[in-house]
Amino acid sequence: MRVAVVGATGAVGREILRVLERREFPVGELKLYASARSAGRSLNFRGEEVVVEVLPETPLPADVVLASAGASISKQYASLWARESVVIDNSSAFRYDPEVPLVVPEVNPEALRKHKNIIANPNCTTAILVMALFPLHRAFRARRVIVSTYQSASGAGASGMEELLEGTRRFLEGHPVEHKVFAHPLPFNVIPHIDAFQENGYTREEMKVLWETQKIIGDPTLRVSCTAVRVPTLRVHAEAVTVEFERPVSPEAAREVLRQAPGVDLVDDPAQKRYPLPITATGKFNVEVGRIRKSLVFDNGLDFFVAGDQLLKGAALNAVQIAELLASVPR
Ligand code: A2P
Ligand code: 11C
Repeated sequence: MRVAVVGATGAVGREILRVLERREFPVGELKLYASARSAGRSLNFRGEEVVVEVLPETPLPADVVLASAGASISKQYASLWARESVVIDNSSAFRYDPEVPLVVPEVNPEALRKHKNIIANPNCTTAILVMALFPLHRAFRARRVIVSTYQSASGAGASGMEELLEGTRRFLEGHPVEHKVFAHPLPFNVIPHIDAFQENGYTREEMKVLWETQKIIGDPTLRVSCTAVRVPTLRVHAEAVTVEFERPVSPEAAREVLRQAPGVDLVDDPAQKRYPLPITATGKFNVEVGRIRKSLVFDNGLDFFVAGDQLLKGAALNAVQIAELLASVPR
């Protein structure tokens, strides 16, 4: 297949190249695009240097376009690319369009049957949440979900990672910490503010978790409330989740369901200090789930903790999995 990666130099774009390699995606020709800032750069793919080109204002010579250059670039160009290619868009530009499937392959692959050459990849926090929530929902029918997130700097892209590293260095050297990407200095801090505040007091990141979970799981009656918090980790979003189910549930029954769930690693042995962690989930395709316990608030309720590499399952891996499905299923 002819593959184009738009935003190839970014935090997600670079991961897309590694995922295409790791999963041996059948890449025939590869085109890499970024902004004029990257003109002249090249990136390694399967041992060869591929030159990064400035994004042209034309359709792209590709069967699949994997886009991760942000919502404004996708809004501007995706319809143009979709004339010649299937576009898998990592931004929020089209996720809420009823004609655009929003897909997590382990959850709603059937949504790919009908599309108009644009497919949306979910918000990273949501993708990681539904990996654990959906198998439990199928077994016990979730009714109410409360999520608190611990989101890493790389959710804000390569510049977010740089700001955390540079800020930490400056902090340790006793200098004032500057910040531009995050609302406050992130080193040695946590910030309950990701994306813009909405009229209802929630941030857009928090509302995305509601909107996208309902669309992916296909249940507009599921109630979801989120508090999204930035923490000073480099990679992996972790989430503390409370779910009220319609049917009776026990931690052991939930563990049994999650043991069988594709893309999930059950890491739940507190006596051995084994539970989901950003450090162990980094670079991993699967999402870790653990700390499963009976809720003290809801009768049919569970509390659990999730950690997933948001550059992978939350972005690059999910996009490549969608491309794999498209390649394997004729329309
Ligand atoms: P560049 O590296 O040239 O700025 P991240 O999410 O890590 O910040 O990455 C964003 C990606 O989107 C980068 O590859 C960036 O390229 C790319 N990008 C940003 N603006 C544009 C643009 N106007 N045209 C094409 N690519 C862009
Ligand atoms: C963050 N989750 O951690 C955001 C980034 O909707 O694709 C992803 C934004 C999105 O900052």
